[in-house]
Order: sequence, then structure tokens, then C-alpha cells
Amino acid sequence: MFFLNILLLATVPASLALWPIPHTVKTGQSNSGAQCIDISAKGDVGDIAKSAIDRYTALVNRHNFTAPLDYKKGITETDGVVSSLEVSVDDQLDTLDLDTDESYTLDIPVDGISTLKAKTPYGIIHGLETFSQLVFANGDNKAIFNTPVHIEDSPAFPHRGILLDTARNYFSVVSIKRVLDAMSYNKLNVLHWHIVDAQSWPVESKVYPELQEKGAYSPDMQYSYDDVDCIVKYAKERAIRVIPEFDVPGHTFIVGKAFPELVSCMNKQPYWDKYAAEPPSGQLNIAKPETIEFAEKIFAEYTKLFPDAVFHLGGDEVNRDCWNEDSDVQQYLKDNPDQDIESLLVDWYSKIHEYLASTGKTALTWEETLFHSNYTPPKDTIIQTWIDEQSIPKTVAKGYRSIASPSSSYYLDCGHGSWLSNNDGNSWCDPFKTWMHVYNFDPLANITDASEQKLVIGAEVAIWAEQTDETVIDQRLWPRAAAMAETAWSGKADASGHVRTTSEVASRLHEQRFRMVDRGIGAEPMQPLWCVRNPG
Ligand code: CP6
Repeated sequence: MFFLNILLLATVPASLALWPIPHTVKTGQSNSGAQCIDISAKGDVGDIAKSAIDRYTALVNRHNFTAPLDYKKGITETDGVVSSLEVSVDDQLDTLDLDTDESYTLDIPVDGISTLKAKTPYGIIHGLETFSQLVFANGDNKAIFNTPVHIEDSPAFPHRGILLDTARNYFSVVSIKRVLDAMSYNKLNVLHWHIVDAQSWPVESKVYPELQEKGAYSPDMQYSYDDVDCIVKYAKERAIRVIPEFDVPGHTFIVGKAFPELVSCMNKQPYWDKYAAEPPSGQLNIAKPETIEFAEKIFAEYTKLFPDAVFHLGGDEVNRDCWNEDSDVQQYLKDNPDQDIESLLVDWYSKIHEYLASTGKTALTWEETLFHSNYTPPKDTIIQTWIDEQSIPKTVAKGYRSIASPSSSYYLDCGHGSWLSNNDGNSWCDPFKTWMHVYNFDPLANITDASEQKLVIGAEVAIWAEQTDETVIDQRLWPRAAAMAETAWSGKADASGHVRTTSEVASRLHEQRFRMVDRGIGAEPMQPLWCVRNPG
């Protein structure tokens, strides 16, 4: 065998450029090199871990890859050879849900065999990602610095997601896979697929084929059952759950294209703004039992297509005027004087939540269902907050699990001004959410009680797609979604309780951005290249 001894790099990084930063990292003073890094399974690790091993073997053995410039400059001696990584798993069961153990332990000696151990295949995936971030390349020569390395890692929050809206603008399957790739590089584990909305219904329905026939932007802009299966499988292989959202009763104008009798106020265009947050207005008519039947059939169909245990029901931005001015609703209320809009809405929510429970799924809804209606959701409902940062402490104080998506910090869709405004366009989206602003948000802010803190199960950034499509998705998401990813995986503070600051993490995120670009993600630059050579 032929080993290189004199190749690697002069400038040893002061800190390892891992993103998100692991829970515990212990390092030594040596450098270890290799020309070929073999990753192999010890015993049967299952198909999910095996496919990850193949992926990361290819990734770390490429001829050359981008590393921050300083690491590539000098070449020096190595103290040992890291030629193989041995992967083992306690339980190869591949269930992926909120309770999945994602922890791993990684050991890289100065010389000899490295080991990666995890309880589940998903811990292996995260550990392989960390391992890949430790490998630097200069041509065919690879190096790991600061050996021996010992890492113990597990996430702060079990739900770490990105909301992708494929209704306002279409995203090809290829571009969604690219989002999933980049998510896995940042240990994000939930794709919240806001798949339909008022403007389009891109997903195939076998129960109501009219929905996609009349609702997709074009025959090319659709997701077939096979496309969905492919995305769900691709996600799972990267430790990512896919939670679909079928938003009811609001945001449903497009349903009216196929079934006009089910939808209120859809004929108000162009005077939509009294009836909806954005055009076109239209909501399922909650006075008609047929809309319950419609929602139940949709849930029956898509709870089968999407395997995840959690299903998002929407429930956001419901507009009372839409029903107040609907003649069917008015007639119903005349005939039933003991009812009003609020009681109709409570009954409607009760029925659809009851139905969803009967499918065995856990409901996820926007915070309006809890705070802006008289309905009391079942206690196992997960509430996604977005309107106000205080909604998170308010939700957990009521005993519900909460996912933090404050629009003031985590809504990333707007790269520029409004698409609605008729003035200078500066109202809707401003201010632009910088990566630092994203990083500084703390999902646990203003929650002191430990049991309430535990109810915050995670965080999601959102790409609403009014002004985003696949041509700009990479830049919209990265590196800003990576900033949230570290908050959600590593927590705000390090082991000693020190809350990390943006200036402390900037250069590490900068390197993560290089890494993403190297792997084919069009992440935006954060600063001039000059800063890499002149840190601080
Ligand atoms: N679409 C849906 C949206 C938004 C929501 N729901 C939204 C609201 C305000 C802002 C951005 C997006 N476009 N269905 C709210 C959950 Cl600032």
C-alpha cells in the first residue's frame, strides 16, 4: 500500500468548521491523511444507512473539492492515516418520526480505523454528514485536522424544518430534491410541503381528478403519485420527513375551479381584499355538509399517499366576511337561528379533526385554529405559530406542542418588495431577514418552565413562493435556513451555557456556504472572499 506522508496543509484551523456545531467536540493536535477513505458497514445496517454510506463515500473521495482558501494553501506532513470509517447501528429499524433517535458518536484516531455509531440509521446519516465536513481535499489527497477527534451529538429539537409552497409558483421535482440535499447538509429533518393553495393545485388526485386538471398551472407543472413517492423516498434516505399541508377551509379558491358550489366568495375578484389576505379569495363553505365530505375525502386520499404520522390541516387566515356575504351561508343561518359563523366554524373544525384522528394521524395546524376561533383542538394537536413571537409561549402555556415559525424572523420568501402594492412596493416584505436576524431568534424566548420548553418541538423557516420559484430557491434559502438549522440542532447556547453570537459563528457559516456551493447548491455569498484571508 502506498501512503502519503508529506502532503497536507499548513494552516490548521483554530476551530473545526462544522455546521451545525455538534453538542460535544474533543480534538487533538495531529493531522491525519488519506488518498482513499473507505466507509463500510459493520454488520447489517439496513438499506437507509447503506445508501447514505454510498453517498458519502462518493462525496469525500472526489478528486478535489472546495475548502476555504487558507486550508488549501500549504502542504505539510501528516501524523497518521485515516483510511476507513466503520459504521454500526444499534437498531436498523427505519421508522422516521418525532421520536426518532438522531444521535451519533464519531471517533477519528490519529492513525487507524475511525468509527461512527448510532442508535438508528438516521443518526448514521447525521454522523456521516459531520464526518464529511471534517474531510478536506487537495487534489486526491484528503486530510482530517486536529485528530484524534471525538464527537458526541444529538439535536436540541426533534422538528427542524423548511416550509416550501409549491402552489404560488411551481418547483420541479429536481429542484425539490436539491432542497432536500441541502437540508441534509444542515441536519434539517422536515420538509413541510405546502403543496396546494388558492392559486394552484399541482398534485394528482385520483379521487377528484378535476382538481389537478383545472387547478395545475399546466400539464407540466404537476406532481404525480410517482413524483410524490420519489420525493418522500429521497427525503427519507436523507433523514427528512415530508409533512404535507392541505390547507382548509381558507386558501381554497382553486377548489372552486373544479367545484364552484363548494366555495364561498370566489367571485369577488378583483375586489378580493375584503375577503382574503391575498388574491384570489375563496373559502370552503362551512355551512354545507358537502365541504366536510370533500375535506374528508381529500384527507383519506392524501393521508395514504404521504406516510408521515403528522398531517397539516392549514386553518390559517380564515376571513369571516367571505362567509358573512355568502347567500347560502346567510340562508343557512336564517334557517338555523341558534347558529352563527363562529359556531359553524367550531363544528366544522370538530368534524375534520375527528376525521383526521380516525385515520391515525396527528394534526398540525396554524395558530389561528387555537387562538382565532372558539374551537378547542385535541390536546395532541401540534400548533404552528407565525403571527407573533409571543404565540409560542402562549401555545405551550395552554399545554399544546408548538413549532416556531415567526414571520418576523423565519419568513424568507421576500428577496425584494411587494407583488401586491401599487406604491413603491416596500411594505409587504420589509425588512429583509438577514442570516444574523434568523440566527438570533430563540424559539424558547420567554418560556421559563422546563415542561413548557419541552413542548416547543422545533422550528421551521418558510419559503412562501409568491416571489420565489426554482430559479432563486437556493439563494432565498441558503445560507439563511442554515442559520435556523444550527439554532434548532445545536440550541442557542454551548455546553457551558454561553449563547453563541453571530460574530462568533460567521466564519463557520461562511465555510458551510462554501461547502454547499461545492456540492451544487447556489447559496448566496455572505461577505467578500477577502474576509476568509483576513478573519476577525
Ligand atoms: N399563504 C398561506 C401565505 C401566508 C400564510 N398562509 C403568509 C402570510 C403572511 C406573510 C407571508 C405568508 N402566503 N397559506 C400564513 C400562514 Cl408575511
